[in-house]
Amino acid sequence: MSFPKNFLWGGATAANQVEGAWNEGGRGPAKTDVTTGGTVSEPRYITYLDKDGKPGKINQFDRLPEGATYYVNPDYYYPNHKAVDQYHHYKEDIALFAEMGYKVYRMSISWSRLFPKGIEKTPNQEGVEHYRDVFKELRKYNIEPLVTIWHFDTPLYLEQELGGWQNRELIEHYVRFATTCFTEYKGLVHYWLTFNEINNACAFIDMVNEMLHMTKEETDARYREAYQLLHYQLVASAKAVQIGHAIDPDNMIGCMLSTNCAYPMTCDPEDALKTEHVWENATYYCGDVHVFGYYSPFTKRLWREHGCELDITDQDLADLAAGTVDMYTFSYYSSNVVTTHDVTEKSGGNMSTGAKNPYLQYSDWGWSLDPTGMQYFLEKIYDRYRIPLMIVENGLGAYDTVEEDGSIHDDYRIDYYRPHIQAMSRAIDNGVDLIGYTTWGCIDVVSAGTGEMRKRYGFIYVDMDDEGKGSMARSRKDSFFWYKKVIASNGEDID
Ligand code: BGP
Repeated sequence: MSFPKNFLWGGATAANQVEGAWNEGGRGPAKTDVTTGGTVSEPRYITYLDKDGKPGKINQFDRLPEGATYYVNPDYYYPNHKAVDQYHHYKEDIALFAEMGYKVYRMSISWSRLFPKGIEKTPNQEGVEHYRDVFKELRKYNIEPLVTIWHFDTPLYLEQELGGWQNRELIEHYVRFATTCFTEYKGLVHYWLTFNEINNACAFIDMVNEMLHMTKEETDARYREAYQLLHYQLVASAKAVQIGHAIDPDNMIGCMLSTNCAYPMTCDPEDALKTEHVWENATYYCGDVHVFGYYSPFTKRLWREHGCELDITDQDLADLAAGTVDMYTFSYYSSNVVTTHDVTEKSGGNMSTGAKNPYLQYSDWGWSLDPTGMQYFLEKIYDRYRIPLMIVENGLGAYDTVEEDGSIHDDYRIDYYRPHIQAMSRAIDNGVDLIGYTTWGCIDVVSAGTGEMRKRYGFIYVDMDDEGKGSMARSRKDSFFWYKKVIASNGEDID
């Protein structure tokens, strides 16, 4: 195994999925606070009051009806409200991460904890101090914080009153938030990510539209919205990168994308071409702007196909060029199959559609298990960008069983990680500059896709169920001791 000496081993979480304390410490609500729990087959819903004051709910990917307002309905349980209460347990959690030997902990800052509505000129001091305490606690154990500035939690006020990221005004609110983070935590944090899985906005449209049975016109309208929203986010990111560098030249600021590792189903050239176009839309569209600082030529085709006339100014283009990222980071869970032919067997489950890959196994949530795809993605992306890469999410959502004596034998999780670690090592041997690896959910968290607790990812178990019942006690799974050994041996001992 060939991991560099300073390889950053660790784990990752997101504020809305671990913190809880949704209405404590001066925090304002975010969209995740009006999103119910779901299951592998039942979507999460967003709850609202319609224009006549009647409560209703929509699929989390759908739009609010005209005149409706977001609403926390007392008849529902909202899993992100409590999450796993890391807001109050962070010292205990960080001590456990330290025990595993973490070099880095990826976490996010809840935007509405710093700016409850998002429009305030100065931040909520209690929120600012909370994260300062967390970063100091990490530093106590020599754990480097890796901070995601936006991880799916735009303040609800910005969504409701300003129309969310469809509105150019969000750039200035985000930039104020990011500037506050860079200024307040200068010296405590050096590694930053501007937007989590920014490419989901365009990468997931086809899947979501299949789920919602959209027509071609509706799909085009969704693409138009997505590319506009992305433009504002990409500009916001580029401005943040410029400011982050100006505040502290030591800052290493990255983009973060979800992986859509697509393979052609057949050797039909049409399948190969379609697959390449999936890479362009789902992966290169955002990655190229982040890394190269401009839109790649194929974007003109995509805009034409969907009838886009985007609001893009010369100043925006100058900002994109001046705010290129220092590293490319991504989440990797599974791969997909693309074809122009009829599909007989489909992959199914949560957030997974398209043809089933006969060469792969699938998780209980329908995600393919494909470590070789990770190597493939690493090599392809490094070949394109030639800047440091980091895998900032990778893991297995699985059902865990607590034995009578409290132990949790999650060898399936270890069996998932082992070949992924080997895949990283092979990519490094092949010249890829991979600088770190943070597994997803070093501790059990609320699932983003389904809102479940039972879809567990952690090395650390949290006693909490899907209805919000449990003591919140933390305990070590077998994988905890295994990962500790992996880190101690810098990836040599993975048995
Ligand atoms: C990514 C998100 C994470 C995380 C992960 C696992 O999309 O960045 O927030 O939740 O996926 O997904 P899920 O929670 O749906 O299993």
